[in-house]
Amino acid sequence: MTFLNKALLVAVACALGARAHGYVDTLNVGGTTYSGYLPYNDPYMNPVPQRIERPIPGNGPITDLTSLDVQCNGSGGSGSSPAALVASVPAGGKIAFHWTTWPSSHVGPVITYLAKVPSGSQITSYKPTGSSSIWFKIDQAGYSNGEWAATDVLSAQNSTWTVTIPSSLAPGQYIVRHEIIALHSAGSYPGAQSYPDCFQIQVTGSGTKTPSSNYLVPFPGAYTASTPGIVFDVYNSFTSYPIPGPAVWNGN
Ligand SMILES: *[C@@H]1O[C@H](CO)[C@@H](O)[C@H](O)[C@H]1NC(C)=O
Ligand SMILES: *[C@@H]1O[C@H](CO)[C@@H](O)[C@H](O)[C@H]1NC(C)=O
Ligand SMILES: [Cu+2]
Repeated sequence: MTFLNKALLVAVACALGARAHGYVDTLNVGGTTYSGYLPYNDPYMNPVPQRIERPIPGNGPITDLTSLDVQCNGSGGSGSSPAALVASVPAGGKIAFHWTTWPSSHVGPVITYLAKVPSGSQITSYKPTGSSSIWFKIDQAGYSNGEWAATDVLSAQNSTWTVTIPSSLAPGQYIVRHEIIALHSAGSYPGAQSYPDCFQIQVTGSGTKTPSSNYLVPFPGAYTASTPGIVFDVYNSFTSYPIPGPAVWNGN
């Protein structure tokens, strides 16, 4: 099969398979297991369950990287809506995200950001604006040793991606933005598919650090059509992949 045919097949399969994408259905925060927001169950329950995850409308991607939805929400342009609950985790602790079955065609990077809730705001009501440069990267993986993070590596890890909260991080309320960018249609813009899920955490401990402004980006804005790694042809030969967004904050 030619590369072009393969790309076409994937595009068609994706358009038809409304449920063939994914989201985080469970996660472990500092040793405690939580359900994610379940877009095909939660809205239909009475009472609607309270979650640490901000609601998502479904399992579909964001391809308009100028939309507020690229923050946390799947569609509609309304941006991130707060959740009722907050999970506690010490600086230096771990969060393990478990994804629903992820299509093997959806190669790409796995990236995790944090955003500190500004003093005077509460995470259960705070909605970042599109121009808020508050997001910083704490973890990323793309393509290495011939393996893609979102497919080869994630599936070898029981669909689970684990990140560590920097041990120097100052206590406070943070939004966690955990994301896969699927690149199977990323040969031109729009094409790359962002699948962000956002969770509310309270970081505890005696850390004192937060990143300087050169690590902080807004969503939307962090990714554009000209950001390296947003337009990328996975069907042609390559040896490396530039992961979009700022450098990972190393905790200093
Ligand atoms: C997300 O997008 C949906 C669909 O457009 C919209 O109805 C909703 O208000 C947005 N926010 C949440 C929290 O789902
Ligand atoms: C895989 O992850 C699921 C969901 O977190 C968990 O229930 C299951 O025990 C895990 N399986 C293994 C082999 O770790
Ligand atoms: Cu898809």
